[in-house]
Amino acid sequence: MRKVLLMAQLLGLVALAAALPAQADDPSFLHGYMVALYPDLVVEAVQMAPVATPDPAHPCLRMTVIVRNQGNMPAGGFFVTLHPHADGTGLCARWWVPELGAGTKVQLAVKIPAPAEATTFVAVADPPDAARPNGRVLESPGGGLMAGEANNTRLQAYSGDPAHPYP
Ligand SMILES: [Ca+2]
Repeated sequence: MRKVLLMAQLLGLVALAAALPAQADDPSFLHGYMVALYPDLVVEAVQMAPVATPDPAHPCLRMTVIVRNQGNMPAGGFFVTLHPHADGTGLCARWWVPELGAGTKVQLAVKIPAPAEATTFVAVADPPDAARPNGRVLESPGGGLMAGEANNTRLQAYSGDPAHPYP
């Protein structure tokens, strides 16, 4: 899949280069086109909602993470993680998204025990790991409307009250 996407990116560049007018021999002009063909994952929202549970002593929250690819190339497979602390420790959920087309989004949901105290959740699209410091998806290098890896994380404060989760 990754090879196919890279090939598509390359073909897109070739097509653009062929379509460029005479000033294409100016390298800075061409560079403006080259940086434009990338996926750009962004965590658009982290939503919280109370869930009715048979035991009021153990309330639950329904967490929904919305990830959008605001780039102009599809993104290959990547993980999305949700953590119950702002520093990224702990794990509420880890989802695998096999592909996300350009301009499309995916909603990922999980039911979790409501934290007993106020905290800040953090959701990460395409988190890095030891072998991949920038995750699995080659994203835009940043600049312009795209923010590369910088917009792959979103914090959401939780009040500590599952009935009214937003502070
Ligand atoms: Ca991104």
